[in-house]
Amino acid sequence: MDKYFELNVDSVIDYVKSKIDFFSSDAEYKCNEIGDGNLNLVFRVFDSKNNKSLIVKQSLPYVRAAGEDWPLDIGRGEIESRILGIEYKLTDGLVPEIYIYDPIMCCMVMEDLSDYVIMRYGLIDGEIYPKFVDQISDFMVKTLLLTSDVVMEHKEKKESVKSFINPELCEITEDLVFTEPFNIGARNNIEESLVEFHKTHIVNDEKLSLETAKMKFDFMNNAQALLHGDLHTGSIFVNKDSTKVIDPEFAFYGPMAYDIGNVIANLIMNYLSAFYGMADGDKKDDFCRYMLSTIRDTVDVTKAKFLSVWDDVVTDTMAKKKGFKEFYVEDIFANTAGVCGCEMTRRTVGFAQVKDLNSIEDDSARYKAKTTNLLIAKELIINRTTAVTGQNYLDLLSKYCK
Ligand code: SR1
Ligand code: MG
Repeated sequence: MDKYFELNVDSVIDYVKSKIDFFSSDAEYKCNEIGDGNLNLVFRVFDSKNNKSLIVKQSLPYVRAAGEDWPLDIGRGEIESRILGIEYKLTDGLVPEIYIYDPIMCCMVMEDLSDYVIMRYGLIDGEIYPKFVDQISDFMVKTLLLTSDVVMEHKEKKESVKSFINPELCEITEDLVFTEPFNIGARNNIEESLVEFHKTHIVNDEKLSLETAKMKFDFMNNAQALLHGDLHTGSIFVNKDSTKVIDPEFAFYGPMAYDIGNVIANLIMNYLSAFYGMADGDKKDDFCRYMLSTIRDTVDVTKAKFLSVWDDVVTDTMAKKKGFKEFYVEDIFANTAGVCGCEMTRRTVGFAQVKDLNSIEDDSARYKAKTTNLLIAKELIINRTTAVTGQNYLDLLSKYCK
């Protein structure tokens, strides 16, 4: 195949046969398109006779969720396959293994994760994941700290920054996360009942706008570490034993807080979904308790690992000076709260929303969940320097969740 074309469930089988020596000659091929994200085609190709499978992910030249009039850089899969290779090594396999990247068809062929589920859907079903906090904190500390200037040789890190310049995908985040939800924007997607609330509490709040502007320019100008760039619970595969992070096509060198804040925001939105959407009873109480401890521990365990791993890995002479590590990590977690608030806001009123909140069937419960989410988000952005421990997040949740 010497020219790009969009694959389908039939052509992808020939594609796989021509590209990779993976299936046996007696394979009985089957294929599903399983992509549920906003951007790509994702095929699961499997051999039902020998029980083997793999994934083919193909970039489309436009935003899938919007159609062909929103064009998008088709080379993003190259960035994604490169960062996955780096993250695979840094984290001992907390991401899927990439078998091939094909720059003509803009396809990645990779390990299938059929014994995992997308974390967002698992949590919506009330499932718990006992190993998640330990594994996601490992993922974040290893991928972020080890790609930063405090650890990497500085010229090598600058070369890496260059090679991960990702302007079109970053522009999506600059617009959809840090700009449009805080304004009256054409691409916002606001429930009728929330229109006034959004205008009064978000758009017209000058303090909030100012603090969000600061967050936006930190995102654009702080090339601190190699980020995943879109680390929400739809980018995380889980089961009871294991966690695998997928989909880092928004990767670039940016503030570490962007990844950490995304994880925490999506956990909080799931908690709000359960708190307002689940039927009262023991199941709801147990699950809400589990989500609160997961939110608290994700903050505290990640921070504790940053502080403890620091001494073993940091190479920069000045970064080793007394007090710098605490200053650096505290700054990450203040900005984490700010990012968390921006992500919570955009997932409530912006272009790309989350099922956790939108699937609450009862109108008044959904309204309560979404307005509570926006009020907590505002506080996280404005008062981010005081939201730096797990308990700080729990205090905010108990203040607003009534
Ligand atoms: C146009 S893309 C919309 C969103 O989907 C991706 O998963 C990112 O979160 C992006 O902001
Ligand atoms: Mg994605």
